[in-house]
Amino acid sequence: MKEEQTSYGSLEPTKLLIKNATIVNADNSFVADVLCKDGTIIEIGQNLNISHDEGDVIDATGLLLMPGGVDPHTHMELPFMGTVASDDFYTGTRAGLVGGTTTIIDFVIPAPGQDILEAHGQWMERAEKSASDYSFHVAITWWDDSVSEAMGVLAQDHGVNSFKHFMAYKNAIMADDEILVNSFRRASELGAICTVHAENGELVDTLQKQMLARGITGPEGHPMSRPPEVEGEAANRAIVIADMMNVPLYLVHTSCKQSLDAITRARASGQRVYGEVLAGHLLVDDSVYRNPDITFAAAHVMSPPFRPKEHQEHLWNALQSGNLQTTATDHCCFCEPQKMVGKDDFTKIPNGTAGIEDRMHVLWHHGVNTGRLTENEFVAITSANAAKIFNIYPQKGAIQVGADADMVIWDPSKKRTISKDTHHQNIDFNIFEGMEVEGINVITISNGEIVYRDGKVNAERGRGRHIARPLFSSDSRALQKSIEKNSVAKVDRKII
Ligand code: URQ
Ligand code: ZN
Ligand code: ZN
Repeated sequence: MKEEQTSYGSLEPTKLLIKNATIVNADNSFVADVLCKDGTIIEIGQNLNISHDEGDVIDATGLLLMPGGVDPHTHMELPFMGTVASDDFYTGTRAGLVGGTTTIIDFVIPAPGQDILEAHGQWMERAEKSASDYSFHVAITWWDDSVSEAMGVLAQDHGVNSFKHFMAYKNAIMADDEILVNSFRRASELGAICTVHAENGELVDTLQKQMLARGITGPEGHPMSRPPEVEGEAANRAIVIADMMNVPLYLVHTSCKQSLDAITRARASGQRVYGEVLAGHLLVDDSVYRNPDITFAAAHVMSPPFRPKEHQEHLWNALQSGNLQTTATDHCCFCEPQKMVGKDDFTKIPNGTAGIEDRMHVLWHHGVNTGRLTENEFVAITSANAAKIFNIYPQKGAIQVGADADMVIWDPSKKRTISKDTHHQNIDFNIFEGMEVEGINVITISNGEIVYRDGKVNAERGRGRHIARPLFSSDSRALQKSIEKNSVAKVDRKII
């Protein structure tokens, strides 16, 4: 990870004025000035002015001003498969700010049998060091009445409106059908949304054993033990259970046509189903697992695995058509020594790859520069849609009066070559190594503070805030409590 000097200009102006920017929101683009005060956008108009002792003025003529990225899927310092992810809440969110992401939604993952509220407290403590704003999904990894009770407390008192379910990882954090049905029903009662990691964990377990029995112990065995059909089956099962339990469903890291088809079918029938795709699955294919360098192949072990190239076009088409709504990174870093624990048995390679610093850059280059996406659709899939689905819009995901002053000043002509040698992520590998991209943020503004400018990041450890997320519930008591706590403007209930 590259060390940075950390000094330039005044860091904490109470006001910040951005002049003559081309403002790009998910729904429109226009040229205006944007005035921020104490971390909130207070005015958008023409010929706005402040005196220099009131704060900083940035001339954004010829540049774009977009909402800061929202990454709805990260795992900072996750204890997993006998080790701990190497990017923590400070280093990982700092890298995110460099790449234009100003809010993450991470995961509380209780061990099976662990008190859910205790686990939530542990993660909240870990996240106190964050450099950007953060929020949490909470994973349901076991079930009894106390879990049901805890879900209510988290939803009504701690701003948790989304509950995660890992359908993979048998003998660890896997949620079987009994857990899925009970948790989905409880989430529906509360007015929360359910999310799933959709892979059939039973099938993965059996296929892994078959690979090892055939002497396939290297990373090439990883994709062979979790083919697209294994994801498609779980996606469809989760969708049917959500339909029966009447709860909205969000499928994380949709990686293949099989699960995408299940999502498309459900959405066409009017079911409230949403899909996420990782920047990695859009651009990296399964040839990486056949690389003769085992450390290179192992560095790409994540689940679902990178797929045969033909799946990528389906995923891009789904972003264009609106059948997938968000992009994320599943940022979960493990360095070479950690990955090499599994050099003789791929099932022991900790699953996960990085991406938080590169997501917006690679999506602009391969999405907007190629004509697949408009600049407005880029904002939708990197920020606004995730904010809407997880109910923090327009606080996040929009440049409008009353929203948080989380923004990126974007230079469509500026180039960058992605490399582990220059990235800020605390990992010794980059799945986009060597990729040259055109169109990056030259400034990142987080809560009205310039935290990244012209290559220098200055984001104080612990400056990030926890973002509570109101329920979608018709239960007005819970809704009122969570809105008061979160003091967020009443949000548009229609999601997307
Ligand atoms: O499954 C996940 O999302 C976590 C455990 C990160 N690892 C991964 O391979 N995706
Ligand atoms: Zn997952
Ligand atoms: Zn994940």
